[in-house]
Parts: sequence; C-alpha cells; structure tokens
Amino acid sequence: MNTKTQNPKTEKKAILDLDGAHCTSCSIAIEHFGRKLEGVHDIYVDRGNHTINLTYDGNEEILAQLCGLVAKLGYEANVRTTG
Ligand SMILES: [Cu+2]
Repeated sequence: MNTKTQNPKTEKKAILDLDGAHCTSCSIAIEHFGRKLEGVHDIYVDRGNHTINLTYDGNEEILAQLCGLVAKLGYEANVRTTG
C-alpha cells in the first residue's frame, strides 16, 4: 500500500446499518479488513446499535467498497448517514 494522506479538512464520517454480525469475531473481521481499504481513517463496529461507524477521507466511493466488503464477509451493510 502506498502513502495514505490524512487531510482533516476533507475528512467525513458515515454511519452504516449492519445486519448479521452478532459476535465479537464478526466485528473484528469487519474492522480489520475495513481498515485496509484505501481512504478509511477509522472504523468501529458498534454491535449494540448494529452500526458501523466510519471516518474516511471524503471520497464517497469508499462507502460502496465497504458495503461490498461486508457482503463478502457474509453480512449486510447499508449507509444510514454521511457528513
Ligand atoms: Cu460472528
């Protein structure tokens, strides 16, 4: 992976609804692989609220990539809010 520049001016947050991830290892897998996506600054799975809390570089493409990743892992994610 090449250099990741983190520009706080363009940084955005998103909340995604998460279905099907019921245990700690699910959350850890999503966080682990999610962090590897280009543009992800921070990712946190909140199992109590069934959400993924994402901080990213502002490039919206990451949202579709993350949903695709979650689907590949066997769960379902849908964007709830961005901004
Ligand atoms: Cu699990």
